[in-house]
Amino acid sequence: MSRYNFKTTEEKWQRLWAERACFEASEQSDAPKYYVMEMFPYPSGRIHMGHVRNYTLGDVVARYKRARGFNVLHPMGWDAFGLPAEQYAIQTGTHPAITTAKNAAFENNIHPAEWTRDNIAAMRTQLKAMGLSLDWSREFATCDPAYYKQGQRLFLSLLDSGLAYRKESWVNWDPAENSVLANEQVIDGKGWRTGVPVEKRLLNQWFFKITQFSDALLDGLKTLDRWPEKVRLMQQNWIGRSEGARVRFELSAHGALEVFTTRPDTLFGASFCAIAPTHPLAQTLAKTNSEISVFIEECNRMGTSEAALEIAEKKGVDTGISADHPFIDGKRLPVYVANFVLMDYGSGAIFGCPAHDQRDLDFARKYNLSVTPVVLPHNVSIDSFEIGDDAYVGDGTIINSGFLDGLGVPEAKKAAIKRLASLKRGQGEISYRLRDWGVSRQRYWGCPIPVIYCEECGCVPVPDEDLPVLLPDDVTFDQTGNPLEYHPTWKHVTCPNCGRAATRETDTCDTFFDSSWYFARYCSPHNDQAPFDRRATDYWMPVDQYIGGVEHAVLHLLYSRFFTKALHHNGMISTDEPFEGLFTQGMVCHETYRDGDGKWLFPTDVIRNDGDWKHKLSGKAVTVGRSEKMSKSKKNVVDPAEIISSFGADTARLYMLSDSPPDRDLEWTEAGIQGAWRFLNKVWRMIETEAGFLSKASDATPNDFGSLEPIRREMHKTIASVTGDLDRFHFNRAVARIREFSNTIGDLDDSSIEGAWLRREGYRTIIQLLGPVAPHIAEELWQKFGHDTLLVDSPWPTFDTALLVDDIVTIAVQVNGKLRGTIEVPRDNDEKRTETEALAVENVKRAMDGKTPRKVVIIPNKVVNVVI
Ligand code: ANZ
Ligand code: ZN
Repeated sequence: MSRYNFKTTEEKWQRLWAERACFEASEQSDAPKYYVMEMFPYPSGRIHMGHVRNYTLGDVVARYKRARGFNVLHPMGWDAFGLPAEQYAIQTGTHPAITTAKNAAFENNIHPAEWTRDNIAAMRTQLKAMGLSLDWSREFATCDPAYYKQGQRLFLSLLDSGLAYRKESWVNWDPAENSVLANEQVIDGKGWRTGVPVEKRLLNQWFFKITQFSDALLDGLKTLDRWPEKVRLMQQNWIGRSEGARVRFELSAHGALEVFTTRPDTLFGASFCAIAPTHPLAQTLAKTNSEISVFIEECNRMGTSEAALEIAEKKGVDTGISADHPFIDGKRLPVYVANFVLMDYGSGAIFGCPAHDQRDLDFARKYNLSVTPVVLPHNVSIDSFEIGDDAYVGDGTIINSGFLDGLGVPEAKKAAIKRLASLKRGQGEISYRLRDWGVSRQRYWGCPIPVIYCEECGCVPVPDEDLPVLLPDDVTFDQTGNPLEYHPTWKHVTCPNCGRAATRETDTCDTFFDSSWYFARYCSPHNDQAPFDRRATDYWMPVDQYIGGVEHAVLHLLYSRFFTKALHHNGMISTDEPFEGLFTQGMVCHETYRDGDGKWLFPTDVIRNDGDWKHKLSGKAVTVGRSEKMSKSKKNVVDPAEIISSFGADTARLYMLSDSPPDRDLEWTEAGIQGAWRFLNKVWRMIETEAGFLSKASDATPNDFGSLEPIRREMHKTIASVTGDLDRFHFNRAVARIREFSNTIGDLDDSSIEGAWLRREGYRTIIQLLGPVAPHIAEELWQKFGHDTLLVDSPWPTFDTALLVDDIVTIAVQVNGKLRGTIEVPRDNDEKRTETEALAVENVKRAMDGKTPRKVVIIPNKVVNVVI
């Protein structure tokens, strides 16, 4: 069996399955439905090992469930909008009007649509080579007009129900790129690509009102018991529900200041108030106060992510305004503009209590503000309690706080809120970290937002009959900024309402928008009338099993949940959670290699020589680094295409499942892939040589297996445990058990009728159990047994529970509770006989020292205890 033969086998089966449209799912079935889906790929052009792992896991589930009698939907598509395509176009310069025939003069200028289409074609071929049991008839790409037309309908439905809205908001503006950057794209205050200082700008942007569902999204987490605990926790933290109070401080000028606090119990320890640099009050003051305006500009140049703020030095400027303490008559607190206060949390303003908040303490020490402890830790005396460099954030008893003195923290919070309310200085409030989702992107390669701006009518939705709003093909990327904005004609339209000249929205949607509903679209992917055919979504949704990377724990998975809830709210689908089960896979890792100059080397560049690693060409020494997630930047990647062409897809799939549990990281090694390959070769040789002969042997089950009975039992046990392992995602264990059993059968050199029967049934079992893992080889061997049906259409093997337990059990024999020996007896043995055997054990006799037992207690099949 050569490597080459695996390949022809694989190609043959891929072709036959495709001809039979083997994996096309239909709603017309009496079988229970099962919807399994992996995260759809970004069409970068080549699959990587992360894809191979993800799609192998999903495919094993799909094939296994199909064999278990489920009506399985297993679709695939392309997350095809996004920056890299546009980036590529920008790098390659101008593109003429898009043409299918590539003009030699413009060979290097690739339009995003073309780039994406080519990449999809290449990756589709690679996925097909993996032998994935996908329903390709449902394939779509999010950049297909047919898909984004429906996306635009959904957008308008959200707009109609008030869940999409437009508002002015602060953005990071890269003046060189002429576009908005996400917080993560601002590094040290500079644009990640241009290195040019980023500015804050107030822009009109589109938002989805995810915050309307804050509580629903939190409550829903409790029902998702087939989600990893860590993902639920991450979402909970992201939503970040905080109970606290809103406090109103009267100011010496400019009215009142509202602050949000989770610690109203510490109000007596307040020594200052602070507002965000983008707070309206700060903006007003900046007009006349240059110190403030300079400080604000400095803040604007700084990274705005929470992480960046966390590590930055706490700084501020005194506004000269003071705030009235709500509980202490005549006490006035200075109001600062401070860099650590965020505009988009709570009310964008705080009161600072340095004794019990670290940031406040750092700030107070810097500006010489007073530090008054108001929470005394339990078991610490007032006289010895002092605040040094660390704020005390724990529990305790309230001190120095007038009417709150002596209360515990939770009681004091309640009492403070009650007093605030009666003084009309505040009230209890729940605040969420979750922000509304800003979906506007000043980009070409995304779903156009389907609205038109008219001087008379304002913002007008594009009428349904005018959808989709198509992206123009003839764009250029030779200027900075959004090509839709400077396209000569595209945005100039007439108002659908009044017919006056009007302009289109030129923002497109964040690509997370496209991936927030694709799972529902798979149910009726070709419906042009509506985003979903209600009957189809009712049948298939929710997804029974979603599989993907944990890096999507928050954004993608939270947005998808929000979308489902929003569409449910709008009456468009029945379910309100998209994914009933979620499995997050580990990463694929590999050792890293560097040459003498510290440059990274590909695994294919190095060779092991007498225990030392050397550069293949130069022969120079290579340093081996630790195993890390495969990444192009460190070159520790192995190309799946190469693995598949030299070892076959089945080997790659088997290896993906073999060594580590699927939720853990997997260490890719050459030895590992070789091992998987050898095992498949062994199975192949073992079964192929005998299949023809055995398939003619008698079907009748022998009455008595004699000494071969344990092997028959092992077969049933293997089926039972592999079944359980697949149900629980213990794929590595399943593979190990299949390997063990194939060793047993491989060693069975017995030409009796029973022996032949066992080999045949054993082989068939191995083939069936391997089916989901190594589908091509399994299918080929299945045919060699003369089956006239395909393995993919065959039911999962069954097992006899009576054969799962062993006939002989080992029983512990104790004398006065001390273990003195063991006996082997038939299961459910007669108690008298067990007792006699137990008492006959040499060691037991010695321990009894000739005495007669007072009592013999027998726990059936487990223990005999002799009491003397
Ligand atoms: C006074 C106080 C005293 C606070 C104390 C904490 C400890 P979580 O728990 O994350 O909800 N805060 C409120 N709005 C803020 C903003 N826009 N930017 C930065 N910080 C803000 O955090 C709530 C606490 O974070 C609030 O409670 C407030 O400080 C601060 F001993 O108020 B606290
Ligand atoms: Zn109009």
